[in-house]
Amino acid sequence: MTERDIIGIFGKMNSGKSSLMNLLTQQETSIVDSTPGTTTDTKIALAEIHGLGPVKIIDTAGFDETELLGEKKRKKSIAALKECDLVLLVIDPSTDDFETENLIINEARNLEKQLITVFNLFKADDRVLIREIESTLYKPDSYSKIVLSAVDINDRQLLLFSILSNYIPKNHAVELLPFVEQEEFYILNIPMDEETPSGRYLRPQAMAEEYITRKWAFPVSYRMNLAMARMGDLSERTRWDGFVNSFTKRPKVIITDSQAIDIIKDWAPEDIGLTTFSIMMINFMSRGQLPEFVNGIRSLNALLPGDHILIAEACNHSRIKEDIGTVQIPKLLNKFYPGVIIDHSFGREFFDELDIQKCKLVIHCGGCMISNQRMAARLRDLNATGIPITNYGIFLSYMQGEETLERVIKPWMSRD
Ligand SMILES: Nc1nc2c(ncn2[C@@H]2O[C@H](COP(=O)(O)OP(=O)(O)O)[C@@H](O)[C@H]2O)c(=O)[nH]1
Ligand code: SF4
Ligand SMILES: [Mg+2]
Repeated sequence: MTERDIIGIFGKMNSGKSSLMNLLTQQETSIVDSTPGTTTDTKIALAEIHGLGPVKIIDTAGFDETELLGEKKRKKSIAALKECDLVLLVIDPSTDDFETENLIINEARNLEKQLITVFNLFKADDRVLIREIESTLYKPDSYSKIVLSAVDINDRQLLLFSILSNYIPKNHAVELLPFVEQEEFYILNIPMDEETPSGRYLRPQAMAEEYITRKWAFPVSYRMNLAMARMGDLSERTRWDGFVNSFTKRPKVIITDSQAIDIIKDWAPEDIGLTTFSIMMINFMSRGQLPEFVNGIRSLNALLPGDHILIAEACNHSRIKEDIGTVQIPKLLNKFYPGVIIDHSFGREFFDELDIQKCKLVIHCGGCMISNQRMAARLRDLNATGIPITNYGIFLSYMQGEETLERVIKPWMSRD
């Protein structure tokens, strides 16, 4: 069963929220009145939006209602904010204090909601006020906006178009490994060392194994001894060749730990595809935005000494000796881009804590520990500031040369 996407309408009292609800549903589902505070409670409408599917729309009371009853209403509005997937923030540009709007924006960001600002023009002249208002709103470039009149039925198409082109539906499914075919073999290259935790796979490895199995295909894991391989120990190469050639049916793709890309790029037979867990993960977590991460790597070559690069990890996992983010990537950056300054961020927030503006590039981990919504919010923030982003797997592959990068991306390109 597909779940309904929930659209919440928020804003100050009398900004035109209920009118917007009516515009969306084309029915008189809400009470619309010019006496402030008429929507005594949240109102719900069930509707079908062509191109989006079934939605639930919640019209809320103003966030700025202060009288006794207002506190109750406000609690309901906050509950609605928590529940919804998309926030429509209705702003009447002719008003002059936008604290309430910023409060809603901040709450929505904390709750990882998608947001569209709707400037509701009570009169056409109000349009000139928008730019000034935007300069007082929190991070206005991070969300899209629409300018309309909520009581003008002709603006309905504009509103629908804006929702359809800016909102990523919650049921928007992204396949973890879209190239996987039934009855085919896929190799998972999982180097383990003494520091690898026992008893379980890492999340991306476990997800890949489960996904391939679910698709009626065959995941086969291989434990590569990276230390031996890097020392040039021939027995390790022989063991690998014996493994790869033992299949009666040729494996289709090798999915490797990014750290092993320096070895596997030469060891993987040409007729077998190659990609990395980190690339798989970032494509999945960003809902198919892999091309953006691939484009990001291009900005490496424009780096100058003194430029800042941010290495971002989405969780605080325990760090091992040869940690990718703190040891391996910095080593490569220092070698090939001497003089660049490396900043780090661990955990959930990087945008608000760091002076991100000075970064020329963000190199992000697979992001397996944060939600799609948070990843989408990070991408929106970065897009708004024009800072390119790439990913560990893409970076480590690119460091092995253009051909290796092309090879690890190839399985993700449409194959028709
Ligand atoms: N002229 C004009 N009136 C509007 C517009 N939007 C809302 N209104 C009127 O403003 C009043 C308050 O609107 P309402 O939707 O109830 O605001 P809410 O308190 O945010 O739900 C109503 O009388 C609406 O008809 C608009 O774009 N143009
Ligand atoms: S969130 Fe990032 S750093 Fe943490 S385990 Fe996942 S890929 Fe690694
Ligand atoms: Mg109302």
